[in-house]
Amino acid sequence: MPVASLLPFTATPNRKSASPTSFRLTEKFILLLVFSGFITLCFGAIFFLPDSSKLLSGVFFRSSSVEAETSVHLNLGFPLRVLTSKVCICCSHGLFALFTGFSPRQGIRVHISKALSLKGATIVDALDTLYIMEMYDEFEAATEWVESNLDFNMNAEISVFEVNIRFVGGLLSAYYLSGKEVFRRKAVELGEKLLPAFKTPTGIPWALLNLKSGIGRNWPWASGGSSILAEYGTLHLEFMHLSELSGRPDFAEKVMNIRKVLNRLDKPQGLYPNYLNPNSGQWGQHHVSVGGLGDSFYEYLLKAWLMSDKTDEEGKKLYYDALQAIEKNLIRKSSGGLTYIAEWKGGLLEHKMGHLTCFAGGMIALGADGGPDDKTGHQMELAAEIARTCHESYARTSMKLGPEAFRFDGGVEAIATRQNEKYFILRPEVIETYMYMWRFTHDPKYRQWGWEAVQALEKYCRVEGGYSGVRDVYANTPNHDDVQQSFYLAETLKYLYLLFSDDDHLPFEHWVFNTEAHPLPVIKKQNVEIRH
Ligand code: DMJ
Repeated sequence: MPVASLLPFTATPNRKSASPTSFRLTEKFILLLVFSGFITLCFGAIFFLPDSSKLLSGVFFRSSSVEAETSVHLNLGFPLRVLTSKVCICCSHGLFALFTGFSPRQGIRVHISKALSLKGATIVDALDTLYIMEMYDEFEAATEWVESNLDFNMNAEISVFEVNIRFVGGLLSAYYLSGKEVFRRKAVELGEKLLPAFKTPTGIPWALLNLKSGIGRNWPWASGGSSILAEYGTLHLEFMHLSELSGRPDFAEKVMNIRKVLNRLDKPQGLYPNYLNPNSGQWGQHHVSVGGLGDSFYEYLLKAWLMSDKTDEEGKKLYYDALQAIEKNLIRKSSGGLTYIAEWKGGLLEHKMGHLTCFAGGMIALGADGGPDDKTGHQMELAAEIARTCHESYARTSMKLGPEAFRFDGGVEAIATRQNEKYFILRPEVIETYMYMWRFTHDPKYRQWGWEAVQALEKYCRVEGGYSGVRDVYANTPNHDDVQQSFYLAETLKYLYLLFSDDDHLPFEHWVFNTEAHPLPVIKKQNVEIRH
């Protein structure tokens, strides 16, 4: 089961209870007035706000624009950028009120999943998006909520990975963007709560942790009691920052030790199996994936190097070696000319690519100019091919939204054939790749593809209370799942916004995005102290 398909932290749009039909007539009228005022404001914003109004200034942002507008930008890019950002802002504005309970009438509908039961995921995951989109009033309200309500002292079992990428990552970004001490304090406090997860014979952390008792365990479905590569391998960026901000070396030591354990192991064909037993330090089943269960491990090797101001040479080598093994063993081209990344099961290929795997286009583009043997051109081509394949997986559906997984066998290409792989849960990976490809190539097709996604999201996913996933992207009318994942606000909307922003808005030389799209600053050389 892919990690991110576990539907962890979500907010439920709850179209029924959000309906104003239960209100009295006067309340209906007031609501209508407020709503129409809001719509007018949004349209006003579309037409009158200066394009430059979105640009933040300050230490983490270059002050002047680096990109000359081409005629394509002028014809398409400018209106698209403004429209996209304003459409997203207007909608997320309403959503935010709904899901955080700031709207007095509508109440909190934060969905609490059984194993991942920390309250406030949508709020914390959305903090930096609000800040980046300059929604400062909502950001202030969310800050207040964090100050008075975000509490980690509970008897609850949480996913170490999900809490790290969404809560620790979200709090760290909010701190670095706003400078508000409360976020630093809460991030470090939460980081400390996660430390007992590392109490295993190898130091490879448990997947699940009871925050009160400090007792950990692994997912019962994971091969032979194993920890998951994409989970224990996606702590590095946040933990390095926790050490930076707290002055405590143990956060960094915990994640550097994970590398040590991995370095000692033989890798089949140079590949990293998804399962590793934290007691024995041995691999479980030899399943390899750049999608669910594996994905962000590879992403964090590259980003560890970039975030260390390119001083973490070990991270760099591990990433490029892994990529080489992936290219050799997993990357294939279909007879129709589409490049895809297959899954590997004990040496046999399953010709299926997950929506999650589509993030790899962006990752490969991001790492393209640092690799050995001057492979920049080759890696950029590979990234562009993956972006094209993922776009095809959208284009070949009725709704122009991508399925959870698509196949290249049985006579199909980039199409989901199994009913349980046809859903779309507002995932960001394809848009994430468009954003990176746009930044590195300025090929207008990436903005065009992003715009197609905006239109499809508006047409098929927008519901009264927010946005909802759909159960079958090949159907003509949407069957909503009535769930809005917290990553929709954290990632999907943020990457769309950045796709239509200037390059100096969170420039890559200063910022690295964690796997939940929370920007973390590069730790400048003079501050870096990699602990071996
Ligand atoms: C996000 O929670 C993160 O991007 C994670 O790494 C896997 N994917 C989901 C969104 O699809």
